[in-house]
Amino acid sequence: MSRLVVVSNRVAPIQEGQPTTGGLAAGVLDALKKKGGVWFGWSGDIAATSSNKPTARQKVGPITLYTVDLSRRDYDEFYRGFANDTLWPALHYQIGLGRFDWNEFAGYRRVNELFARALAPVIEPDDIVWAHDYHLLCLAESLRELGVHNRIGIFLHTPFPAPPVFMTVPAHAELIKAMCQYDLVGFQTETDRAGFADYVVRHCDGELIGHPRDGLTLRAYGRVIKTGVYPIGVHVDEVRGQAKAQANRRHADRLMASLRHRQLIMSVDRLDYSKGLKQRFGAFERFLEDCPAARGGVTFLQIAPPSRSDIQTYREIRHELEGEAGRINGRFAEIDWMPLRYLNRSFPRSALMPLYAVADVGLVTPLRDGMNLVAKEYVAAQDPADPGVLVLSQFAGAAFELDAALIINPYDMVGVAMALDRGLSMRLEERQERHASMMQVMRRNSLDAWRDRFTADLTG
Ligand code: ADQ
Repeated sequence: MSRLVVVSNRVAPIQEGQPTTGGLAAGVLDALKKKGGVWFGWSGDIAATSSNKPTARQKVGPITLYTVDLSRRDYDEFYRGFANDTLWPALHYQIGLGRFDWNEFAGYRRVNELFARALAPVIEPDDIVWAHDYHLLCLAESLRELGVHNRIGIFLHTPFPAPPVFMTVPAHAELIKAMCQYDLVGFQTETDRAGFADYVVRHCDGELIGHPRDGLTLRAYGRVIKTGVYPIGVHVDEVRGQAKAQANRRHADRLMASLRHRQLIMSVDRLDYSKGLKQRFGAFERFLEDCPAARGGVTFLQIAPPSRSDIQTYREIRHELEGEAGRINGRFAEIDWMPLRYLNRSFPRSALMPLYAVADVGLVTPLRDGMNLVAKEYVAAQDPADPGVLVLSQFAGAAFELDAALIINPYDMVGVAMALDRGLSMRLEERQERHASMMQVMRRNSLDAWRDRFTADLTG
């Protein structure tokens, strides 16, 4: 039987057989436990020099974890520079926030080559290789140069933009050529796949082959590249179980006691400009302006731990949000009511799920998002007998499936304010219907389905 070799920028630390982070790590780990295999990536450590060989090897059941360390220069050019300060903004349509440097692009390629050199000796003839995300667009190219002929696929967790947006990255042609060395390129939504296919057909002299019914297959650079749409999901029953468990409810109970029967709007994000937090704060302010009756009766809880704080744009957005939160509270707060609670910290998943469950409205308003698992976790955590309402950005990948949410445009403050008002006053029957409809889709497109469909298409 073929083994699965998973490659991601970071290998998630595993404790007691479980990854310490959510989503992707959980899905990948399940697949590896079932099939047995290898998980390869950066250790998260900076060393004096980067290594061509794995610097650590750890065995967890049928899984072998291999990690490499990166030098400061590689980390700066590959991770902090090209991956997160050029590709991330471009993939999220935030071209005004990105910058480009050919040296950093060379560093990105160098680390993809380094990964390939460290990984190639580990790969056995029947293995299938599954790379994850925008950090590794050039990995298959580097593996092919080393003579690796195995099936290699990549799943992009982020959006893939329309070609004119992608072309703002000066190295766009090199990146697409490298992506065409994969056998399978997977996306979260049809829009993302169409962006990639459109680029290949229009700008690489590529062609569509086969029947669209069988998926979209492209021919370019003398190769055949399958593309597919695999919306990532969550383990719905596990989320609800965590939300209900008495042992997890300490934070949720404290929150409920402090609310004193006020209604709760809740958002949870990494602190990232793509998540639309600034526009969201503005929409909440607009809601307080437009719905004076809600003042004193509704609290908005925003949980947003800092991420990538060694990048200037991330420091700026954090600073800006602190100012906005203070201003909105200064404007509307009463002696006994603070409208906006802004927490710059993370919570363990076990504590987060019961918090979702007590929120009347889950407010998820990214400007662009590959999927957004918070939206799915929020829905899965609800009590089906008395569920909360999801207000969801049309620009999150999740909106393609969760069309029973209140879908909004995150740039439209009035529209978001109106949706908040509507969500907070929605009748039980409508809430139940919308929730049941979203649960049906989420059960079908589970995390298991995501993984099984991708690995089946990569194998076949
Ligand atoms: P992210 O941008 O990190 O992921 P998202 O999908 O919302 O975004 O969150 C991933 C996980 O992190 C979720 O399980 C969530 O519970 C957890 N998380 C988020 N904020 C947290 C907080 N404040 N405290 C604790 N946990 C928190 C990328 C893409 C997404 C895509 C995922 C998976 O950007 O679009 O959905 O990968 O493919």
